[in-house]
Amino acid sequence: MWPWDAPARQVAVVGLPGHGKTVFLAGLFWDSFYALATSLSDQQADGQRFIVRAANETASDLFYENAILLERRRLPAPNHRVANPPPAILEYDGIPNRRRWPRRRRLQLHFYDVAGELFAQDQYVRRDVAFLAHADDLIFVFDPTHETFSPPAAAQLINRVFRCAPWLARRNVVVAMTKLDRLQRLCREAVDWSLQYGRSDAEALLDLPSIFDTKPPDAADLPDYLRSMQAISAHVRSWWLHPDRQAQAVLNLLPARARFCAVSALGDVGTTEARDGEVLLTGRPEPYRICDPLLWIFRAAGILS
Ligand SMILES: Nc1nc2c(ncn2[C@@H]2O[C@H](COP(=O)(O)OP(=O)(O)OP(=O)(O)O)[C@@H](O)[C@H]2O)c(=O)[nH]1
Ligand SMILES: [Mg+2]
Repeated sequence: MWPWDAPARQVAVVGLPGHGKTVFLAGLFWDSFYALATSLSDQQADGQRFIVRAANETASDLFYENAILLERRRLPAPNHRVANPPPAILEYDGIPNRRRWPRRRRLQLHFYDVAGELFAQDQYVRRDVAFLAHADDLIFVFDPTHETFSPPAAAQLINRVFRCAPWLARRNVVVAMTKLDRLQRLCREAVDWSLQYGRSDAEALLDLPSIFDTKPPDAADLPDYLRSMQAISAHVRSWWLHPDRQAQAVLNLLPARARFCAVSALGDVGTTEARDGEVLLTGRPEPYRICDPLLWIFRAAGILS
């Protein structure tokens, strides 16, 4: 039986061009497809399974095609500037909940991903990103290694989103710091990259062992995993307040309940450049903590506790 009656949430991914929104979504699906489908399924007792399925053709084209690209060590292309795209709907079935009955839940997530340049002006946001107004979950994606990243640039984006749709401040807001693998590599190699702040400050973002915990949560250790998500959230939140950053103003623009994550959609696989200039992966992605924003959404939906 196809479960049409699953509750649905609208998830908008927001970020500047090139900060990793599309690869983040591709990594999220990759992780659900490979890691969570195994770790959250009960192999023995009740045989209950965790299933992720594309519920419309847009999702089929987007998520499966991107997973096939990643299998081939290739990366999704930057988004074309398309106004008001249809959602890519994923259905999650068999989400474990140890505390409440029923023990397994179902949820549809309608994902929206547009070119970051559409967040550059209020008129684009109002006209071409209309779905934003109906979002239940907002995921802000920031790449701290990107040349366009800075606290004022982050604040400008957040400010714009809430100026265009002030009621979103009452919705579930997740801030995901991406490309942690790249940040780690840059710190390790002590490369003098174009961050506006010091190396020790960048390292502070990596200073939590559970960020690199590559073991996906299973149904039994979910409570521990959720606790580690809380610790990471507090850690990343305080990173914005580092003396080099002094970005209290950024936090003040966000709702007090906003959650913070630190993720890598690709993990420690490196990249190389092909002769035609295309960036290729040197191995299969091994994302870390990429499911955290997803689990925050499950929690906000009240189906994971
Ligand atoms: N090392 C590393 N690189 C990443 C990761 N995620 C994205 N990238 C790189 O960043 C580039 C841009 O990522 P996208 O996901 O296309 O960025 P976007 O935010 O969707 O960009 P627009 O669609 O132009 O707004 C990718 O082509 C990758 O080279 C990551 O987790 N680790
Ligand atoms: Mg994109």
